[in-house]
Amino acid sequence: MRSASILSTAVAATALVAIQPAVTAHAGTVSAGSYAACSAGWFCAWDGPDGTGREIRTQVSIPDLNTVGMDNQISSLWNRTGVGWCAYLEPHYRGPALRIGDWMGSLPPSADNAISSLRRGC
Ligand SMILES: [Ca+2]
Repeated sequence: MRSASILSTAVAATALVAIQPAVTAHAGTVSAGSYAACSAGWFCAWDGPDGTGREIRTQVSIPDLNTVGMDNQISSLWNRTGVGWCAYLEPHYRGPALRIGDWMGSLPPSADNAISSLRRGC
């Protein structure tokens, strides 16, 4: 049952990337994520806690996480880019922000399932 669920998520993620080429240039999407899947140089974020669930990875800012299907979804992340990022509770870098240095972990309750945009180098 669980593996079937993961497979359907993978198919959905692939379809999303295919119809939005502007996003694929910046963010790759895979399923069944884990911290080990996040390569050096990337900012990775997961729908579930502790690097689980759907994953996005990017090297550039994402002004509206809705464009990659992750608005108000992120529950854990790993910043491997070597620069600071800011995670905002509203799209287009508005609202309260959480500054993320070289960090890996699950988000605190105040930011869990609440991030709507990500900016590199803030
Ligand atoms: Ca989540």
